[in-house]
Amino acid sequence: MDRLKTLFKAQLISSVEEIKTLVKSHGTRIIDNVQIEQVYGGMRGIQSMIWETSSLDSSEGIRFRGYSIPELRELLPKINGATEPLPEGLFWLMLTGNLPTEEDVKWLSKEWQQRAVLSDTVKELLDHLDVKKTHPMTQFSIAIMAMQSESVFAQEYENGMNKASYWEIMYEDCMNLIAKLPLVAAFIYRKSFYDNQHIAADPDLDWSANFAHMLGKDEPAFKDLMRLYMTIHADHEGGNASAHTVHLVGSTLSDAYLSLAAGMNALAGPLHGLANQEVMDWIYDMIRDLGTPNPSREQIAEYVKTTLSHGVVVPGYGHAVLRKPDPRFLAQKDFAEKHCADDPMVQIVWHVFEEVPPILESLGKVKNPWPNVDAHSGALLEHFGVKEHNFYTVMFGVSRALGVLAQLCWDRALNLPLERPKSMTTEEIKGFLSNSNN
Ligand code: HAX
Repeated sequence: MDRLKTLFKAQLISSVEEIKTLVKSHGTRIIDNVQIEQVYGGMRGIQSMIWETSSLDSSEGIRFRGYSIPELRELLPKINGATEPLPEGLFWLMLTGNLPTEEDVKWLSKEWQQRAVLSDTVKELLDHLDVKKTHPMTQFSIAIMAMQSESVFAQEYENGMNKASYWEIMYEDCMNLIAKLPLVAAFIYRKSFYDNQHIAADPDLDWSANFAHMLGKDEPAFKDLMRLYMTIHADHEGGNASAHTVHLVGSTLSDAYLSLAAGMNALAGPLHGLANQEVMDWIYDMIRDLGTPNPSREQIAEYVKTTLSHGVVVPGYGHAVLRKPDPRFLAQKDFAEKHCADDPMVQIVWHVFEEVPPILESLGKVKNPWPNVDAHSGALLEHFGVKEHNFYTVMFGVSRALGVLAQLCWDRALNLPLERPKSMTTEEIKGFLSNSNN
């Protein structure tokens, strides 16, 4: 058993015992009330699922196993000349609850390199897709589905696997899948935008730097951006649409490939991960409509008001849980201040940050007027030459796999059951009201 799996096993044995005792002793305690507006309102705020890898505070933002993003930028190991943390370290932390050593992270980089093989079948399938008509996120989801035939979990289940082994086999699927995702994403990128001219992996690089390399972007600062990007997008507790979808589909004992593909389809929606593409498209529309590449703050404010008057959202702003500027936005802003503060697109993003919140606040209905993670990422990617906006959500997806698949291992380790909340009809709600009024 490898070193990460051994540590995971030790943790899960003690967690399973602890949770059994906790549920036995306190299983009937009430943890939350549900209001009718929450039932109609997308289940906001209802505490009803277990997610071990991270937790989101509305003011403070995300904490991964208790660590904030600024803390992780300090504490996670940095290798290969990196100045940003390696997402390998974050995966280790999410899976085991322990900060890894430099040696652990080096081991995991190598382990993923060894597992990173993309079959000809997947490449041929992708080659058959019309890149002009098939969005990169659709290609990504199709590729993950195409790799499902490699699922060890699905094969072992068919052979009659004992449920005590679910976590072990799920771990193998998750490790294989994470190892392959940068290859898949880079293949889609080079096929869609560089005339099918692919770049071979470099076995000496870490997971993110190798991804940057296979995209064709070898600048050291871009490799560091990728390390930061892959770290901060990895997880955002369990209720967001992509994470929750992976968890829900996984609860039917679908394997990691089926579960992740489903989650990626949720990430591809404009109110979720596609917002990073939408932000850049919106800025380009603004530049075109205003007829200037350097709009003034007053012009930006007017354009925001025009956008709202058309009944569409300002992409990159607002959040279902957060009520402060997203620390993932602030981490990217900090990176941009160090590496590309004079970039005109970065400047626009910062001016938009000054103008949008008071305007959204003035509407009186937006619960969070502040920027989310997607408001900044595109400007940084574009600065380093990744200019194809419709590829951005694929990059988000590669990162998001780290959190949702670490949690999927825990789902099977804890033997969490099939997820099946109760729905209600409006007639039943009316019946409840008339009964409770009598
Ligand atoms: N622009 C305009 N109006 C907005 C808005 C925005 N950025 N954010 C919220 N609102 C509106 C809502 O559309 C809603 O209007 P109606 O009552 O007329 O329907 C009202 O304000 C109340 O919404 P809310 O309670 O503040 O926000 P929700 O929890 O319902 O929605 C969203 C959260 C993220 C979907 C929302 O803020 C939004 O659409 N933002 C723009 C898209 C975006 O950036 N999405 C990415 C979010 C982060 C993420 O998942 N990244 O992957």
